[in-house]
Order: sequence, then C-alpha cells, then structure tokens
Amino acid sequence: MRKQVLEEIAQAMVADGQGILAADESTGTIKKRFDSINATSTEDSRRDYREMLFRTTEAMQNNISGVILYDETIRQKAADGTPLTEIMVAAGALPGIKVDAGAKDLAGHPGEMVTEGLDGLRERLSEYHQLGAKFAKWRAVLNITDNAPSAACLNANTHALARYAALCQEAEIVPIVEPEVIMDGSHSVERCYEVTSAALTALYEQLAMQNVHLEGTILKPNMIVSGTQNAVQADVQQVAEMTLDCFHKCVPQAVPGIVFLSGGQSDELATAHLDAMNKIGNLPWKLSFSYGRALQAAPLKAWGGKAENVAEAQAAFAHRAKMNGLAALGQWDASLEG
Ligand code: 5MM
Repeated sequence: MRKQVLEEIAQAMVADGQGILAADESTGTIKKRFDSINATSTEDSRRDYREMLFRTTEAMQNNISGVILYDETIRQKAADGTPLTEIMVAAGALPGIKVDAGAKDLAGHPGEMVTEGLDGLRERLSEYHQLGAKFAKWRAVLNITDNAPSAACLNANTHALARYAALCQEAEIVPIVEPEVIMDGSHSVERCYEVTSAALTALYEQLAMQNVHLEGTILKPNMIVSGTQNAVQADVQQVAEMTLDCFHKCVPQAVPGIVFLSGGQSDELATAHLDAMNKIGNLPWKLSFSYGRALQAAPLKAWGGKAENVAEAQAAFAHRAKMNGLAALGQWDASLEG
C-alpha cells in the first residue's frame, strides 16, 4: 500500500467546491428510475443516459471530482467508441466503482440486512484498478426500529466495511465507507443521532482493527434527520447542528473528507443541509456530497428517455452540480435556485 497515492486520491475527491456523482445504480434500481419516466432500460439506453451526464462538461470540470460507476458502466463505451471512463477522466473526474454485492437479509435478525461481497474481492479490485478505478464504494444498510439496528447487525456490517476498506487500500484504491442509516420510519431526529453515532463508533473501531489508513479513506454517511414518517421534522439548522455534533464526536480528524448521501431528501433540501453545515464551518474534514437521486432526479426527468432533450437534461444536471458545489463551500443561497 502506498499511503501517499491513497492520500492524494482522497484529497482530490474532496477538492474545494467538488463532490461525487453516485451513478452506481444496479440494473434493478436504474430500471425503477427509467420506469418513472416511461423509458425502457436496456444496455444502450443506460449507456446513453450515463454518457449524457458524463459529457456535461461544465458540471464534470467544475463540480464533480469523481463518479461511482456500476460494473456494467466501467466497461462500457460511448456511442462513438470512446470508453466512458476516458470521457470522465478527460473532464477531470476520477472513475470509482461500487464493489459490494448488495444488502441481504441478516440470518437470525428479521428485518435487518448485511452487505455481502467480500468473497473474491481482492481479485475484482485488481481488475477494477486496471480498468482505471481510483476509488470504490461499499454501502451498509441500517434500518431504524425500536429494536434495530441490533449490535449483531452493526457488528457484521462494520466488520465487512473494514475488511473491504483494507482490501481496497492494498489495491491502491481509496475506499468510500458508507454506513447508511435509512431515513424511512417514524423515529425522531434524536433516535437517528443515537443510531448514527453507534454506527460510526463501531465503524471506526473496526477500521482501526483492520489497520485501515484513515487518511486514505472517505466517509459517505447519512445526515442526522427525522424519520420520514415522523410528524415533527427537524429544520435545516437543527439537522446541520446535530449532524456536526455527532460527527465531531465520532469521526476521527484523520479522515480527509465526508461526502453525504442524499437518502431520499429532495434536491434542494440536500443542498441546503450541506450548505448549512459548511456555513457553521471550523471543521477538521472537508464536507461535500456524493448524491445519487439529489443530483440525478432533475436531469432524469428533463431527459425523459428522448435524445431531443439531452441539452435540457445536461443543463439541469449542471445546475444541481453547481448548487451542490456552492454548498460544499458554504456559499449557496436559495435565491440561486431560480
Ligand atoms: C445511486 O444509488 C446507489 C446504488 O443503489 P443500488 O445498489 O440499490 O442500486 C446508492 O448506493 C447510492 O450510491 C447512495 O446510497 C447514495 O444515493 P442517494 O440517492 O441516497 O444520494
């Protein structure tokens, strides 16, 4: 493991005013997204959609430091035969790859999940490195109920995240570690704080145990928000303050960057939360974004699966990328949304 290589990649991923585009929807998830706009999901239509995003030069050059790809996409070529990874690299964005095999039912714990994918991971990472991947992503799914997540669920998921992270670093790939506490539920914002804090504490214990070099990692967490079905919703300032309070207590200062997932928040709320945290400032780590839905919902809708809408969709993507780039600097304002 060359620590300096990992550190340089991690720093580049959270360069000022830049963040990550999460475009690693598995085939089932992208089909659901395409169904919502009445578009058919085929290898070519998925390629066309993603090529359109990666060719949005303004966004890719200015606000997107890297893109998380799905296995199909890292191997795909654009309509003109250029590898999609070449297009993003030319625009200054690093290719990344989702390497987990998805969340499966955790035996003995009904309703809880454990993310799989460690078998054969060393070999897969070596191939992805050759295909140009500079970073990887593994997502653990943690549902909140009165009794969940259990200690067993936290333990199994954070252990897997740490084993994955160590294997990534061995392959000179920066691991994004993503312990996602799911927003769905009627729980309070305080309960989200409690669970997120337990997950992050367990995660950093496991990363230390597996000798993971924290300066060569990136954390991709949820924000501390109220459960979506709770009648009482924490406002933007409360979310920002509680998230930072939790992270100051649980995330070591050696971590270079935290890139949030949007988790089902609306586009603008995800931007407002990130901006509010950066406005509070005085942070030991960079705070940016790694949004999937909150970056793609607008361009997906504008595109509608039709080639004649590409320019409009690219403008929608460039706008969201720019808004989030400003939020990563604490320079966003609602009036800029137009
Ligand atoms: C883009 O969605 C990612 C892949 O999901 P599936 O494996 O279920 O298809 C997802 O992991 C994503 O990278 C993060 O959760 C962030 O996405 P959001 O939409 O929550 O910002």
